[in-house]
Amino acid sequence: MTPENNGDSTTIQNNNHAYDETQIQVLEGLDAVRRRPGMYIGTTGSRGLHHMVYEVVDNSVDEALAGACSNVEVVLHDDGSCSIVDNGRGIPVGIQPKIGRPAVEVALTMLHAGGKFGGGGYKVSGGLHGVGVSVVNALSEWLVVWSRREGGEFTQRFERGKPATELTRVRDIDENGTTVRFKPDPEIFEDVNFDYETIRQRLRELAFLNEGLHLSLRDERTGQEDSFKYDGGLSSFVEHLNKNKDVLHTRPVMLRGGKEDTQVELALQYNDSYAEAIYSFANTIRTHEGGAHEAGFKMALTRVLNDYARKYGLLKENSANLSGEDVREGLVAVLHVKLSEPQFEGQTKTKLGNTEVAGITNSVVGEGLADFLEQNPPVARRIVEKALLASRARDAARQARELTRRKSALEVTALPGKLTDCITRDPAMAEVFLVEGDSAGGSAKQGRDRRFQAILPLRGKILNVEKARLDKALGHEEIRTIITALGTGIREEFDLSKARYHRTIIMTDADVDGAHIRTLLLTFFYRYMPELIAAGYVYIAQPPLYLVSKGKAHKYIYNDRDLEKFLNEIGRDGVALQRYKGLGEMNAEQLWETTMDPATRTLMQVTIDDAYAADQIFTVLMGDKVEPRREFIQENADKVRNLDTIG
Ligand code: 0RA
Repeated sequence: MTPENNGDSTTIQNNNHAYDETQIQVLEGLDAVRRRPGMYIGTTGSRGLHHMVYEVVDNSVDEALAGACSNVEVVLHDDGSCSIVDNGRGIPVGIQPKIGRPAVEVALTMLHAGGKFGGGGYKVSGGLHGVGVSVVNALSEWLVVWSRREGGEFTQRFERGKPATELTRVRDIDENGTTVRFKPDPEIFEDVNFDYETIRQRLRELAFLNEGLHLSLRDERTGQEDSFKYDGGLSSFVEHLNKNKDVLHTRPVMLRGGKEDTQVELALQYNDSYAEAIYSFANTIRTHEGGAHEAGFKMALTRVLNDYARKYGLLKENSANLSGEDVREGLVAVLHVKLSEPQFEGQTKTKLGNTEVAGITNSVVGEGLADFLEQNPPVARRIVEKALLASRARDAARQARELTRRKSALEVTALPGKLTDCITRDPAMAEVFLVEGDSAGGSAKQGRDRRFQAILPLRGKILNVEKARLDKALGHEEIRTIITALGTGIREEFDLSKARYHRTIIMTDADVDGAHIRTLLLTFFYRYMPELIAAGYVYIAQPPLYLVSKGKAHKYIYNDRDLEKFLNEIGRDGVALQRYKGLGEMNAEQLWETTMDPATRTLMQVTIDDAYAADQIFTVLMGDKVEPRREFIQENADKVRNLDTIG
């Protein structure tokens, strides 16, 4: 493959070189990235910022996929920069014949239309869908690359995408590899502060998806570090998700196969809960909206379990087939397909569109699963029996629902009594606060602007929902109240145009319980109204963490970093510090001023990735074993909080 630059192909601007008009064309390539960064990295908010890291990491993962790299290290530096170090082959340093410049310089200064130049093979990893490290370079205040190859280490520095030095050989070295260190440009990004937890989650996910690959993270700002390596790959992923659950079979079922350029990998394990958790990926990108691979998998699962149940007389001749939902109750599965030209579709571009993948996945899973069942009769029987139970429960529930549906058709669909609605009937203007606790609910009611702000207080009872299946949550009054208040309906019946508010704002305490409620609500939205999140209608309120007073002056502070900064600015003498643990500690006026007033508040918009992270935490949390769950909540309270910082 050759480098592509939307048709441009020429030498690169360099301080020591003549500047001709063809060079200007190339520069426009990266300038286009700086002019419209959103086109290349999605957003210039926190998400886009983190995508910069992932893009470089993906290049290292590509090296691992080529069998050339076993170790990737990410370091967050004190100066706001980030390094990614790998032991891959190193970026080629020879002169690129077409361009007449070192290949590494070309890689960093020319926009690539996907695909790795120089090397053969396709790029399968994900990130920015392969926009290339040149985009990271374009959006960095500075970037320094070190390539270790051919017995030497070569380095070059760039500023805002342009070479600031020539590529130079700095030392002899036997090992191969690449180091990229970059500082995101504050002229581009609204927020240039890397979030440890966000990066940690992605690296762990990549470690699960690339078995045996060692990925580590170190934060020089705090001393925190983590390291991940899973020799079990997807199987380890599933075991992690089932950590606190009682499983129907001790080892996950692992299936692999494929055809030509398409490789399918699946791990699955049933637990005794009622929830279904399928995590699908294409080229390491999470496919929230599913698509061809997921469809093929579900088809195969339903078919194979029905065939097995019929063959061994577990399903009587005259009874109906097990439904897809029946065979997925208690299922935890991770599905990963690798393919050469993934098509991402759907509202959030997270639905795999390649139709041929459905058939391939269907046959890989069909054959593998049928074999597994034949070879493990006791496990097969347990799985089928669980599905039979699910089927009977679903029949009973359907009958009950039909009864209530007939009943409720007669009633006027009344709004829940707990909802204190706003005056406006224009959904675009209206917002609703889901508020934890009655006392905070009271303050919120008093403090709100009744013209456009509605309040729905939620009771502590909602906390217990995670013990049951989320389905059962629908039988839960608190959850039904939310559904009625929002007006959209759920799942298949969801209708965005019926939304009564264009902003649904989760407002919870800054403690473990608050984090817990937030996780639950996000999981609920993720599973029952993902379109509401995709539409950008779900937000998290940001109440202050501290009130700092000095004499008569007061200031609200929203995070520990700002507290540190502010205390350093004003000095610590004569300063009184109040830490807010709950919303209830603020009176109506304070709550309005700090958290609800559109003129002064900060709202964090929830993305589908945030909700996915919450869903994962929730899934682990769902276990019946109380002690590990408690520990987990405590361990992860911070992490859930950190969801708030992802914009
Ligand atoms: C171009 C070609 C080859 C590797 C790379 C780029 C490469 C890029 C990055 C970015 C971070 N780490 C990286 N590692 C490698 C193939 C080299 C070959 O065929 O020897």
